[in-house]
Amino acid sequence: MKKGERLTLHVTSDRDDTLHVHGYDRELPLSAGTSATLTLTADRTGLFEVETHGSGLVRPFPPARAVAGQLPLFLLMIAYTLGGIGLLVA
Ligand SMILES: [Cu+2]
Repeated sequence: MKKGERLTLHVTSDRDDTLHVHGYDRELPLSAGTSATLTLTADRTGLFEVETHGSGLVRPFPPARAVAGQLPLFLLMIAYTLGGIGLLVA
């Protein structure tokens, strides 16, 4: 997604839990079986982990697509890192 865009997460958990968006340090309490929504503005660049603190696991992609689905973000992260290093040495 592009910097400045709004991101909305709709999350339903099968147990009481807490969703945590790292990097933005936003938490969303989850009640079992009830949909919860978290909205934020993507004003930071990078790759940020989203996890539940009870189970420690959120799969943004089905297991079969876990690697291929994250590849574009991984490449973007590498590009940002190299760009940052490039700015430092330029
Ligand atoms: Cu966390």
